Amino acid sequence: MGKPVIWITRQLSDATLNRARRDYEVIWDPADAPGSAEDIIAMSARVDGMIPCHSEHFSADVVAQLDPRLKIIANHSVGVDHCDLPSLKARGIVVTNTPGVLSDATAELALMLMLGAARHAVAGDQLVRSGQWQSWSPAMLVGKQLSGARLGIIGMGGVGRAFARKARGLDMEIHYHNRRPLNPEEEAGAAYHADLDDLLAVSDFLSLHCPATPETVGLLNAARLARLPKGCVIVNTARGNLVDEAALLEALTSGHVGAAGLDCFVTEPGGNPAFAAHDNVMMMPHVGSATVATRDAMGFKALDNLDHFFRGETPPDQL
Ligand code: 8YV
Repeated sequence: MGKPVIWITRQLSDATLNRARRDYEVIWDPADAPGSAEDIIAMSARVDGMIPCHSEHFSADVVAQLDPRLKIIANHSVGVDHCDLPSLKARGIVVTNTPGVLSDATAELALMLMLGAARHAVAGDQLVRSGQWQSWSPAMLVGKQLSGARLGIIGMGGVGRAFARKARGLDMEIHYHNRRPLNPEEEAGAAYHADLDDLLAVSDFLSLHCPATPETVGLLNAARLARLPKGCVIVNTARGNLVDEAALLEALTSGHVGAAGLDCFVTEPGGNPAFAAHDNVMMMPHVGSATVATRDAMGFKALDNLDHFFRGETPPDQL
């Protein structure tokens, strides 16, 4: 039997593409464009497996039109909100993701955004870069100190825990909300809040690390933002639709929210241009996991899952 045929939808790391080509017959387009619904449906008749990113959407409608040849979707992502899992399950298509390997990289970006938002990185950079820095004052770009401040984390999966570890090193006091409390070793002194509203009330800084599910979409709405202490700094490296962007913009305008660091937006690519009016908002284009080491690790994990599947074994990260 020949090698299984797989479709790699985007420009994965060279190491990933090389290993994939060694073990599979690979369809890959260097144009690196997101796969449309039509692309996905057409390709499903040509391949046994796919490695998509979160940029390819397997909606119920798309899944209903997939060719029976396609047996496995080995996502190059930990988030799977781009996949209609019940529909895929009903079609008997195996779905995997890449948990664990991107936790540190994403937590590092969350740290950058938290520090950048707290210390006016955007305004400071603009001032120096534009040549407009003509005077200095002790009252200039005065920010919010992290040490001793309370950090609220929503979602203590791999990324949330990695972020807590790093923030502890900055002497922050860690509080969290999760479906379940962690065991004391994992908790490492962090305070658990079973009720999200209780967490919000003590969050001088707030960082989102939960998946986007029907239960969490729109979680950070106007009422919840109002519960935060005045001047709270919000960080989102999880998913854009966890946040009601209009409510966040209003809270930034009123000053109730002091600053924000955003890597994710409701509309991607593109983001929300209204945030650009606020130089206390630091923004990145959904690149939380974009480090050399992590891109390799994500690609290898997706390939590991395919290898198991095509050997007739259960993939380690099957959902
Ligand atoms: C990726 C992500 O950049 O893993 C996720 O869920 O959002 C990001 O790490 C992206 O999905 C790459 O495919």
